Amino acid sequence: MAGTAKRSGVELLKETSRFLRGGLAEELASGGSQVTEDGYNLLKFHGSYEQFDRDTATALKQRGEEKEYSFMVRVRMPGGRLTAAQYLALDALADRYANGTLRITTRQGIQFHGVVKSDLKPAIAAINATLLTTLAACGDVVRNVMSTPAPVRDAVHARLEADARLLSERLLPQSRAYHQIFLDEAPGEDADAEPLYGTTYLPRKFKIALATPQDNSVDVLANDLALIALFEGGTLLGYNVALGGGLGMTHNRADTYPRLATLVGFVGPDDLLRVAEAVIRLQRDAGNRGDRRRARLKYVMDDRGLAWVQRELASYFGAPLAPPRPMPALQVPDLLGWHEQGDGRVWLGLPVPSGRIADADGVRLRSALAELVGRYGADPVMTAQQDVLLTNLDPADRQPIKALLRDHGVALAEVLTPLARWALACPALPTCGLALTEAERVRAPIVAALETALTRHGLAQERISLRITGCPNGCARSYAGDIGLVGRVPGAYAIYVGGDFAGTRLSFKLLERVKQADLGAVFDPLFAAFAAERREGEAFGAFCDRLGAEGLLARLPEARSAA
Ligand code: SRM
Ligand code: SF4
Repeated sequence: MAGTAKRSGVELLKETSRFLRGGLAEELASGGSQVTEDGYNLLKFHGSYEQFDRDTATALKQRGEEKEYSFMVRVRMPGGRLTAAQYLALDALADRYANGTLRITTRQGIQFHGVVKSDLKPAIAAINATLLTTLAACGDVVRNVMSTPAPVRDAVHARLEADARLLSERLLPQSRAYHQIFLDEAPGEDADAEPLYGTTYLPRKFKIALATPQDNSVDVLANDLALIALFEGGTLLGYNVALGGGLGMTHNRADTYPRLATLVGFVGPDDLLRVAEAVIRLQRDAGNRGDRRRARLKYVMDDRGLAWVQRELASYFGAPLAPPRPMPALQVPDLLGWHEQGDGRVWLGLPVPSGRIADADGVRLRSALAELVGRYGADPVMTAQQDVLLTNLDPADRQPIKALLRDHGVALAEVLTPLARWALACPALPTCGLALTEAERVRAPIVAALETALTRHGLAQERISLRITGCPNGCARSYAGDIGLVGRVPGAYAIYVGGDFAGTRLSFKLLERVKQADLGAVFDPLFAAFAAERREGEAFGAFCDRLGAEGLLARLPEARSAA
């Protein structure tokens, strides 16, 4: 079990890093475009990944030249909330230090790509100057805490936002390493810096999200710790607690798999932080520190069993958790378009394809957003769908806002099909070192191919979630929607279907390897069967779940050989 396995190299690094310091300060001060392997692994805890441009790497290698190294920097923002001033400051940094784009992540964060090594420290310092941080945006710690993004001005939403902030702040690493390395705080050592995490932090990343049954737009069950708030008349009764969600898997390793969190209990409103700390301690002590591919809480859940986990959790928490309370089925509301906030103001949910805020291909989205945020003081909220909600708008400004967006070539949600509205894609190539295929850069043609097939069968307005990832890690939660396309080998995807829109049922693999160019042709007969055979009100994912792989393949005879 966890304690007896040989520990991985990253474990030894963490332990000897003097609470995340290692030689990072010296490495950043030295020249060159890269950091060492130890520097690479420690840098994650500070919110950055070293990457290289995979588009140019082969040609450069052939010429005997160095790859184009740069860094991804991830900003942590609980519940995706930013003030208008913070957004404008980040927007300015995209030009000063990065590749001129900002990217909304599937966990409501913002990433910069293309930061060169010599700019890393000033870029991170500049982010901190906006009262945001990159600390623990990556690494074996609690990541950005997600929460329902809807900017509804009522007690329910205010409480969720406050609780997401509370968890995010209280579960940050306590070491001063980050402040000393990036913010010029006077150097010094922490004697015992991490009362919660300890010297080796967690075995792996740890994800927390808060949702309500009425708004699961964060895919709460994909998290290690899923907290589902139950309210009565605006008063928080408490949280149903579910453990062990996580979607990453490794091809050809059957002992790795996506998993949705399992309900384990219920806690009152004042026990939120205490239960989160108890779960973190449990995973800290029981998680696998020998094999990083099996180190998430989900494997503790399955290896040890629910009864063991509940007993253990009770001892960390100080008492057994109350049984989970009955709750309505989880739902995902549509937050795009215009909505009343409840305080006389409105928000506008704007689709951002793959979350990439850029001025490109005749669409000046980045300029439009900066102008809207600046002119109308709209505090933006990032969603787990990689979209942005512009909040606190005056209803009287709708027309000029629409005109501004039109002038910048930005499409409003209302002109998109539901498929385009709900499609997610991870960054994949050229920045992600783990990508096997394209994702973000082929989102548009894939959406178009599937839209054509849907239209042919009268399904253009059908609400279907499509999630594309360049590898099996599932960063766009490809196993938790109606359709998942998972990069398998260059140019080809495994097709997953049968999940549900609300994120409560995982999908299954239908086909192992389908070329991108063939996706439309493969989905066409599936959509035809769905249109002809669906039951009243049945969604595409539910239809696929009902028929199962065999039933679907029977409607797709030529695809059998590929399965
Ligand atoms: Fe992710 C690794 C991007 C959400 C599961 N993820 C990566 C890295 C850092 C690649 C790497 O390790 O070298 C990617 C950087 C690419 C780039 O160029 O920017 C990356 N993940 C992303 C983002 C940006 C995708 C996006 O389209 O927005 C998301 C950043 C969220 C954030 O703000 O923190 C992102 N990643 C997710 C999610 C979705 C979620 O959490 O809701 C998952 C699935 C849930 C889960 O954690 O299981 C996810 N990412 C992974 C994994 C698989 C982990 C596992 O347990 O096996 C990896 C690989 C790893 O950790 O070894 C990974
Ligand atoms: Fe990279 Fe794979 Fe995550 Fe996509 S799913 S960002 S390819 S790790």
